[in-house]
Amino acid sequence: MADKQEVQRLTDLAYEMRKKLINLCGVYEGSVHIGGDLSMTDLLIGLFHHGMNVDPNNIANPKRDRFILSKGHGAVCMYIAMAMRGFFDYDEIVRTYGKLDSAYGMHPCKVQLPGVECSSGSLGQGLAMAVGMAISAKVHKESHRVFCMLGDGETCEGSVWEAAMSASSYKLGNLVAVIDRNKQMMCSYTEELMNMEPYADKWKAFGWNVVEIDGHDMNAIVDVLDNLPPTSSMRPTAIVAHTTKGKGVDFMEKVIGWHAGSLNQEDFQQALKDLAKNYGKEA
Ligand SMILES: Cc1ncc(C[n+]2csc(CCOP(=O)(O)OP(=O)(O)O)c2C)c(N)n1
Repeated sequence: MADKQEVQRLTDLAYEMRKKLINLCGVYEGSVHIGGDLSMTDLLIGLFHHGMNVDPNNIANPKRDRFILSKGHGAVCMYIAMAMRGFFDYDEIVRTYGKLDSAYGMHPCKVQLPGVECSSGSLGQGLAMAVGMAISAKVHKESHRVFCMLGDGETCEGSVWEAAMSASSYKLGNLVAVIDRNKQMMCSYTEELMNMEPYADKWKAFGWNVVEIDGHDMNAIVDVLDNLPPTSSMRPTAIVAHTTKGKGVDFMEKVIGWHAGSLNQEDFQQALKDLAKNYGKEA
């Protein structure tokens, strides 16, 4: 049973993070992948602020858990979750995001931004890299976990399933895939383009331990992260997180056009009002 105070702390952080995302989306002149950022906000707060063993003051600690953002287009969401944990400076993210020579690119680059474990953005590659890292940890008898966040649309890529098959073959109990199952891709709803259901069963068929949760229920997020099987177990875990793209901003929720976009002044104010209403707060 998740601790109530901890769940409340994380819920407050998720509200703060959504406001920070909206703020960035209002300030940045180009397009921000805001829909898929808002769908994984609660999950990233749960991971970086509760579930993962990471330390902004010791980013090279060999015992740290590793995180790979396979849906690399959601980089700014990861930057902000990490900034709120003390890794980066939020104001600097806002000031430089997406600009030439900024460390905070639209897709993450581990060379430019120490603390990020893996460069990504070309979908379908992250899980294979996570498998490699998890094999390495196992071979070297290290006890940390490797977490990998994927988009559900991304799992149309065949390479994801090759990696999934390898993970169970190598019995990678230290590997956790988190799938942001928001049922949307870039230009369509998933089931319109690709028959994904029964989705969780597909991961089961590949030999994974599968847990389905509501990816916006902080209680469920804490619970699943607190109760992961030991790293020495014989099966990788897939957390299929049912989410809503654009979560928290009424006019963005489940709207295809908000895969990516920017906010004019009117939308910006409305987004903050929606968020406040949905969190039961004063705007
Ligand atoms: C290999 C590759 N093909 C296409 C793209 C362009 N692209 C960026 S986001 C996206 C949709 C991804 O959908 P999903 O994984 O469900 O992400 P989410 O809806 O959570 O943002 C696509 C096709 C890409 N980044 N990489």
